[in-house]
Amino acid sequence: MKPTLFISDLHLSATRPAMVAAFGQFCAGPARDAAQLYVLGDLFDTWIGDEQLRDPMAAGVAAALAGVAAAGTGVGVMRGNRDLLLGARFAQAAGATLLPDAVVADIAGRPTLLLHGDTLCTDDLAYQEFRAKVRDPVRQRRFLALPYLARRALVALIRIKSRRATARKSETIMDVNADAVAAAFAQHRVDRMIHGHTHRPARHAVAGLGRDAERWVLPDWYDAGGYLAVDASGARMHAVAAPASPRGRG
Ligand code: LP5
Ligand code: MN
Repeated sequence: MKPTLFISDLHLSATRPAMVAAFGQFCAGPARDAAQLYVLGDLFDTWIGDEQLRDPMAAGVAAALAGVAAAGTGVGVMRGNRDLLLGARFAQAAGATLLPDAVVADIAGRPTLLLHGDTLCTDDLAYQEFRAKVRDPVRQRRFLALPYLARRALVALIRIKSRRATARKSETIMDVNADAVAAAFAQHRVDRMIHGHTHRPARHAVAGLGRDAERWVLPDWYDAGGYLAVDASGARMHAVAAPASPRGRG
């Protein structure tokens, strides 16, 4: 049985070419031997609209995913908080299906809740307020109507403000809220959840839902990357190393 693979929080950017290369290798290798690949948000460091496909790095990433799809692996892409504006043109270029914010999928015979993870961080009130604003379709249309360079400048400004805000927030506030996690399990009637966003990779055993109930948190792709592989025998995390370069790691 071919496994289903999960990745998130790659934050791919031309400023970190080693991880873009690592993603290319992942797409040329393990992703092609999978039944399905799920990208659970923040594939890109930022996404300011599908015109970003004019950027060679972005076009290369879309082409790498299209190669995975052409090899017979289904590709599903969820939007994260960095790339919430991924749209139909990107999906078409990547041979991917854009997924809604919460998906319950049958993964190796077990209903599993898939999320980016930001909606579980309910203690981060400033973020949730910000999220509600940028998820507003009217605001998004207005933003997407701006010239490309103006959008880029605006997002650079938001990134500066976000960096300042997160530097002041405690680690606890930026982690998932236990009640929000319990509510998500109950609402979707599942005993397995997979998400990213917090960049704190782990398997959490979940009390009260049966022996195997679990919540997997996916790793980011900064110094190294990783993916979760799930098949009938269970779930296992795999590391992805940045490819060695003669001039050191970029
Ligand atoms: O990404 P990360 O992990 O560093 O931080 C996130 C939260 N921050 C964000 C913002 C993103 O970094 C950048 C967003 C890119 C959006 C591109 C499209 C824009 C579309 C607009 C359509 C209308 O998501 C951070 C969380 C953290 O995760 C942990 O969960 O804490 O949240 C914040 O930092 C939000 C701040 O607390 C409050 C908002 C500051 C921004 C204010 C915007 C002002 C705009 C000025 C424009 C003139
Ligand atoms: Mn995120």
